[in-house]
Amino acid sequence: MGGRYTPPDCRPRWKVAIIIPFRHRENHLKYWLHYLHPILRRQKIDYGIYIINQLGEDTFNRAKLLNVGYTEALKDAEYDCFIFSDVDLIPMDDRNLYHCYDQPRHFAIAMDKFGFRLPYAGYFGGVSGLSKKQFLKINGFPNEYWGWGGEDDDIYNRITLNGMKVSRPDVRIGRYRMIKHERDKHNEPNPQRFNKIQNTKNTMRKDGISSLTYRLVEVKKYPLYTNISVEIGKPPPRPFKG
Ligand SMILES: [Mn+2]
Repeated sequence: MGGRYTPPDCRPRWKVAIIIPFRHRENHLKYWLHYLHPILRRQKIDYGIYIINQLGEDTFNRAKLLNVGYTEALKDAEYDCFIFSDVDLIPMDDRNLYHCYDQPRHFAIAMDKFGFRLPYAGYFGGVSGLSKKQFLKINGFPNEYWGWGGEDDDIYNRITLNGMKVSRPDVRIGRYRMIKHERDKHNEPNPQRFNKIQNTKNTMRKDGISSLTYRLVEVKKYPLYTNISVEIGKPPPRPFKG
């Protein structure tokens, strides 16, 4: 219930919360659940699935939803590992183990849409995982990236600026299929992203899990996942430049 599973025949090292930022992707979620539950059970992961649903039609904010997922999952159980996954990414190899590592992990390193290669050296998008300790060390994720893009690069910057290094699976193991889709409404590319990722060093201490605010509207446990619906606000008005 609630998408929780514990293997009956071993004691896993990690207790893993899988956090999925979400809005209007019900069809993708069905596929994701269909594929991932069997994989995670074969991997003998002790896990729970949390869908973080952004209510309303204001601009989407992936990283803020991930911060919400971290906070809400910890109200449910004592997780020590957090995996952040887009709803449309399906791993192709069981050996890509969904738990945490001694450094922050990037799982989705070879996606079909990028020709099964890493698109650039500092790419940290799609599916990533941090232990609770690693997550707190970087003050969580930025809350101020509204719309598509940049938040994953900011997270990568936070990791390296705090003296950690991204760990990755072998390129033959980190393969993924992305379910094909059109670009979402109200998630247009964020034109501020190029400037913002230059400033992670100055922003990361004040913007993060330490400054997170949101309104929790509903928590509902379904057999295959827990749905958490939240209001997270909208981007601040841009100052008028006359
Ligand atoms: Mn996608």
